[in-house]
Amino acid sequence: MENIEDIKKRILTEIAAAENLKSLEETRVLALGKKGCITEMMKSLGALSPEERKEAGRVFNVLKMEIESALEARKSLLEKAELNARLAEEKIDVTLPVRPETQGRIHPVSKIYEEVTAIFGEMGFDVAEGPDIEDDFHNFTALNIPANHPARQMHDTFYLPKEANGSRDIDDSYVIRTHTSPVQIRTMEKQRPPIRIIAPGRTYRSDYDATHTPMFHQIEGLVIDRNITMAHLKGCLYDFIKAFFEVDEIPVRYRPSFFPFTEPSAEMDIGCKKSKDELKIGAGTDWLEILGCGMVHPNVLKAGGIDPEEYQGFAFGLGLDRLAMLKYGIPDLRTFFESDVRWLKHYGFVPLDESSMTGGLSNNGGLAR
Ligand code: 2U9
Repeated sequence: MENIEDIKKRILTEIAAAENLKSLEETRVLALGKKGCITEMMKSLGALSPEERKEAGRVFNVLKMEIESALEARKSLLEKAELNARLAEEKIDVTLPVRPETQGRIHPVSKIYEEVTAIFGEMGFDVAEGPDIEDDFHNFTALNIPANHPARQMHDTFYLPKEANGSRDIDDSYVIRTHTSPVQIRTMEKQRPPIRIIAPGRTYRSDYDATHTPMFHQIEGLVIDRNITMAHLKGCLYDFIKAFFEVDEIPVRYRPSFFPFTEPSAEMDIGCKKSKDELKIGAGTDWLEILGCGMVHPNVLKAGGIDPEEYQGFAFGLGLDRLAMLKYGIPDLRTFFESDVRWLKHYGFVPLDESSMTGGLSNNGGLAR
């Protein structure tokens, strides 16, 4: 038969070996439950003489207390271990987006901005920025648009109010920039060639219909180095347009044009097929005007402090809003700036679908439609 010491040793070993709260409870029931071995031993005390009962009762009580405190200690250890395991398993990443769907949307103009900067970024262009409020010199004069030049009227310029004494003439007036070209002038003033930048940003002209808004977005590019030719311009823009429309080939043509800041100047068209309610890029016999470009006029190089005998450059400009309309089939430019959440939900993009040349440019899967 087991003596008291053996019983104690066995139960304490079982307690120490209990791997979880459930098996610990089973051990407790076997020792201290209604039919547990210690409970049975307590019950047997009734059959003993008063003297024997006193001594055995003390021994049994000491044993019971030892078992209870061992059970308690093991229980708190196992509870802690179980809590730690649950915490490790159930931990959440608070930086994950809200499920099932993020609520906000990226505006199509921001999306096009990201796409165009990703393409030119890959080609080695830096992004340059400048102020929305410009002086007359950087917005016009330095770009070969002197006072009274007809191009000033073409720009539908917003002039800032002249000073109260009325002493200012046209040369010291301020405008909200009519194009991002002053950014390139400012870059030429502070950086020596080679220069390879794009200048994206807001521009302003007093005009309002389905394809014109008083505020719109441009991206212009400028490359200046020795021996730059029209061939560099054509190669660069052809690569851009293929990447932008995500095609391997696309028909392209250049039509002669005029801008005061480039000579020669051209407009680039791409092949397309126009039907009543669809525009297919890349195929068909129609042409679509995409951007303006040209070789930087020597007067503009001089105004930026660069010697046109030593350096040449090419430049181009495109309207981001128009590109968004074309690429994503949005018919009216005015809706871009009405801040209608239903419109944004329809035409916007899921925030985490970033545009990159390696990870996919437009991520049409992310189009919120
Ligand atoms: C410097 C020198 C040359 C920028 C250019 C265009 C042609 C052009 C329009 C496209 C659509 C404006 O938004 S739009 O209406 N732009 O056609 N822009 S060349 O030429 C520059 C700029 C800066 C110093």
